[in-house]
Amino acid sequence: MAASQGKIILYSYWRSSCSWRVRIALNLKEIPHEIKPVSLIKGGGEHHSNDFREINPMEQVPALHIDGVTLIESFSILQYLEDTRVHRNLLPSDPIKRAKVREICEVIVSGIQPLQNLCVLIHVGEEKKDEWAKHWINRGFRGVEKLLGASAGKYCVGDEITLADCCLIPQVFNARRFHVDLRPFPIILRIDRELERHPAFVAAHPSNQPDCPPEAHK
Ligand SMILES: N[C@@H](CCC(=O)N[C@@H](CS)C(=O)NCC(=O)O)C(=O)O
Repeated sequence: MAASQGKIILYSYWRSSCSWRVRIALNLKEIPHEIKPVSLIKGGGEHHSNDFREINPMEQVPALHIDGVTLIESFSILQYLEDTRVHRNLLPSDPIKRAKVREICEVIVSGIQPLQNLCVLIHVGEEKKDEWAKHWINRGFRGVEKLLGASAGKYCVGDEITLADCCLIPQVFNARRFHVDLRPFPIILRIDRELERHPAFVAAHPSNQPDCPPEAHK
């Protein structure tokens, strides 16, 4: 699994919301990259292999090989891209708005996704996992909807696409996957509709990934 020097390589799984966040940012910033699929399913999960543990000791996707280093943790990767690739800023210049973007990101990245992550659901068990995921996504989305009530314009914070949108859209996909009723979240739904045809988001969508199984195509 050694990464080739010079090339930007994203280790990604088609349905991983954390990988999807990074795919959106790479597309919005028009950063050429190669996707190396890592199956979270095949043979109990390629992310648990010795080779992949060298890439990400947390045994999770994504990981991004860039500028001679391998970075893990999607939010940290997003920040690195923001720090080093100035084309198409995804953080506003106003400090309060920047804080609001990070706030929404954190709620999703730390407060929702980890609770419905594959390894957590496996631990919770087959019988309880769907109800568990639904509960935590619902709880998190109640908070996100409230925050968006104060911050949203066309997108999560104002009228420009930010890192908050990169985190929100994949989480909405997960919510649908676990049959969360999204009707109590009209702002989330509106932003999702706003971005569903945006080329950077479409290209990053699970159904457009090289490892998306044919039966999962829309
Ligand atoms: N905090 C990490 C979380 C990464 C993560 O949870 N990735 C999931 C896919 S979205 C994964 O690889 N799960 C594998 C597992 O749970 O075994 C990040 O934001 O990158």
